[in-house]
Amino acid sequence: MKRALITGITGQDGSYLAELLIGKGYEVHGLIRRASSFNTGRIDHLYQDPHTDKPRLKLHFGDLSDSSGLRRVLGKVKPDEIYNLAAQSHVRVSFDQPEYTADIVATGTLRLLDAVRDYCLETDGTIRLYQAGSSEMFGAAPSPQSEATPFHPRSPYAASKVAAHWYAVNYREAYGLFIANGILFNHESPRRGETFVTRKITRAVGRIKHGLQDKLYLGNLDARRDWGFAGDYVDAMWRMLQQEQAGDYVIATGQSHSVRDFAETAFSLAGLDWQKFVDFDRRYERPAEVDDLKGDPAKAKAELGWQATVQFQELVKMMVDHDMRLAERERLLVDAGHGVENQGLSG
Ligand code: NDP
Ligand code: GDR
Repeated sequence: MKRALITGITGQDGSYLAELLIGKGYEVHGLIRRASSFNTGRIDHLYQDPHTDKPRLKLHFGDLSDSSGLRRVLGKVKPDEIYNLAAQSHVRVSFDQPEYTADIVATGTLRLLDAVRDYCLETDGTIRLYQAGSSEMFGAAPSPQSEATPFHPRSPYAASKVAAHWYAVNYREAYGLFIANGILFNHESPRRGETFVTRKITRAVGRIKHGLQDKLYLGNLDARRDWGFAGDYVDAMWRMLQQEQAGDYVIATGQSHSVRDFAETAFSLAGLDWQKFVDFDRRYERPAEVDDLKGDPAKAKAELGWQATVQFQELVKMMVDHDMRLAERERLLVDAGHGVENQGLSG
């Protein structure tokens, strides 16, 4: 039985990847941060009582800021594959917390790579590592972007992902480690964090339809993104680690739409006119924007046999349907006299 270690297992991608690997017969280990409230909502359905025979998902406390803890977890888990998904992954927040973002996204990756290098030397073992790179690394480079497109990052998050990408390439070249860099374009799902624009929109559609919210405040509506479904994209991560040679791969649908297109489609699926509900708030604009991302996934198709199975319309519908049901349940709670949870800072 293969063993995989996933950093960032409590996030959107971590939860889909854990499902995929368990389905393939892996023993899955996840690194989780200690939090003052529960942060395992996305993986609770996969977690079994650790006292039962052979649980397929095991969790370990750890943080990408803490090398000694990472080394201990490696020694304990002895993974065949590592998927490094942990990150401060919000682009807008990275302008507010640049140093923290660099510490986790860039230096955190370096800490993990260095722990893997020492582990392999000391044990004569091999570990295959997936590094979660991003289309944000292309930033201002004109679309369509492929593996040959030079990076031009436009945020502290993107610059940190570029550093992590090159650390990974350097550890592959210098020490012969099997390290694959995914360059993934935006991927969404009903499990997407609620401060990313797609989920922010679909949550608002459900809540407006059920009378729980009046307005949706957004920033730049002209930005274009290549949006795919997260379930498809974690399959690409796995495929990268099954190749004979490690490489770098763009994962995308090859189609792009604007934030305005997304809002219009999502509201119309609920029979609403988006223009009546969406207002502009400059708080959601970024000091430097990425205008147009559209990936060329030809290499992934040729070498990994991967292509996106969910297109834009289907993705928006999947998210709207989910969030309509969620809002319906919230409405029932409100009608029964229970307040709905505070929505907090929205990104
Ligand atoms: P999420 O923001 O949903 O999840 C991030 C995960 O990282 C969470 O599990 C979070 O834990 C964990 N994490 C954050 N900080 C630390 C830390 N200091 N130490 C350990 N764990 C930490 O991201 P996604 O699932 O959407 O993305 C997964 C990865 O892929 C990220 O690296 C992201 O930057 C990258 N990426 C994402 C794309 C997308 O469109 N979704 C596209 C391209 C790249 P907690 O739950 O405790 O907060
Ligand atoms: P992105 O995703 O920055 O592409 O990073 P996000 O959904 O945050 O923004 C997409 C575009 O929408 C515009 N926008 C808004 N964004 C947010 N969050 N909130 C708003 O109110 C709003 N209004 C307009 C943004 O300006 C932007 O142009 C995501 C993350 O998952 C990264 O971790 C990942 O690397 C990239 O996708 C690929």
